[in-house]
Amino acid sequence: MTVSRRAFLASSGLALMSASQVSGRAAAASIPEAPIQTSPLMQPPLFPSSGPDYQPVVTLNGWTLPWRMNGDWKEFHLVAEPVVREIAPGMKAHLWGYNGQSPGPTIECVEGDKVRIFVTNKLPEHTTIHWHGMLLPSGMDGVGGLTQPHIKPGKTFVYEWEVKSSGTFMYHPHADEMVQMAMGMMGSFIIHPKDPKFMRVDRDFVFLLASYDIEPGTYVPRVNEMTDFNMWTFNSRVFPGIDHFVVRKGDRARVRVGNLTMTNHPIHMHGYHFSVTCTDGGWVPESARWPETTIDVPVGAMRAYDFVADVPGDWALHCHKSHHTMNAMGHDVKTYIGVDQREIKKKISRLVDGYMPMGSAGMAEMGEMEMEAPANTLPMMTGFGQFGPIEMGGMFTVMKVREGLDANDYKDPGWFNHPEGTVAYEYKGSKAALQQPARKPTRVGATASGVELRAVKPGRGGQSHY
Ligand SMILES: [Cu+2]
Repeated sequence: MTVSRRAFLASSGLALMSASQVSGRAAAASIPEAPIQTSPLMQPPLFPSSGPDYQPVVTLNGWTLPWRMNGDWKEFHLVAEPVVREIAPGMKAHLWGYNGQSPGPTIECVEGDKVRIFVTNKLPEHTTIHWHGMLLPSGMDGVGGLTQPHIKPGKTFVYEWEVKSSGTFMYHPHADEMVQMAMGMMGSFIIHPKDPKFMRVDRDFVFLLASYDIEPGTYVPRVNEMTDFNMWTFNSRVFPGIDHFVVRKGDRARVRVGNLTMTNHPIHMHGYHFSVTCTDGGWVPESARWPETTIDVPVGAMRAYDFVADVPGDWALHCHKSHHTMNAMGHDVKTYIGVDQREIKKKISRLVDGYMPMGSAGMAEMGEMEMEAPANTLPMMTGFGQFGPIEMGGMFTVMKVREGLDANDYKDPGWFNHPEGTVAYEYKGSKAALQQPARKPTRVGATASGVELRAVKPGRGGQSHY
């Protein structure tokens, strides 16, 4: 019969010693289960079952890692492993991640918690985990070679520390970083305040920005790409595969975003003014906040913004770099706007069956078209709303603010039912004013006051401003 550690302590007169005082090595003698998630869809938040109360976060197209209490240690088990991630229906990527998904599960704790995280490596090469933004002993910081030996394939390492401050953090490898992050290894790490009332919100969303370069028709990212990515993702999903943010009217809501790509992302949300309340360096004092509608998230940083959801509607939420709201696209495609391609079509059609020139009037036509693409390839722009094609891809989704939802109801409520008279409409009145130019042509160089402005050509005897 094996005697449990607790029973052993009691019988040996050490019962007064709490488990937290026992050395890590002894307490870490048994490994907690490593739950796995196979669905790429948003899983319900995990409410705290002990300790201080908090409003748990909801991970966009993700989930929260369950834990177990061992004495007063909160224990988690992450498994680094190859995963298959559905980027959107119609496309799967072969990535590396944690516990069945990329990104890995969100970890949630409370300020003051003692956390113990077991990390098992099932990758074909060594790894480590760095707890980005977290205040901890140097030896728990997870930088392979610098603060610890690498975790070899098949091995399990233990990280343990007392969580000092609340906020918005993330985790990722600090070993063969370029490859391991290009393969999708990352996750969110949220520390809730000990005081349940401090900065509390009713809905709290989190996601990470990741970019991939996956050639049309293939499954594995090209890990050496530095700038020219073709998959710009929220939590390794692209529009129309990204969950909607569902918020009840009147709720105080928070969006937390972390950036582990190779460029900055100006995250823009329609319909509201808000300000950054938290970064991966902690909470922003009220006196240091300013209003924004776009939050630029630098590389290797996190930003959280709060707002009161008092205006119902379907509000776009997206990266404002327009190439980041596209799926796989070639950047060497010529621009044909304004070019009459009818003659070219005739000529090329004689050589290539079914040749179809595109782009003479812009590229919106691609949003409606079902074009043949290689297997495992998403259209460049796609998705339909209640009024037609949305012509987006990549980092785009919708904040749906609705009246009368239940607390913590995150189910998609469908498209917004706009009150009568509040939707932009087609002009059907007199066309007389449309027959002639709206205003008279203006003489080039003339200004309102009639003063002529003259441009001076540099390098021809005149003044040069260069
Ligand atoms: Cu972007």
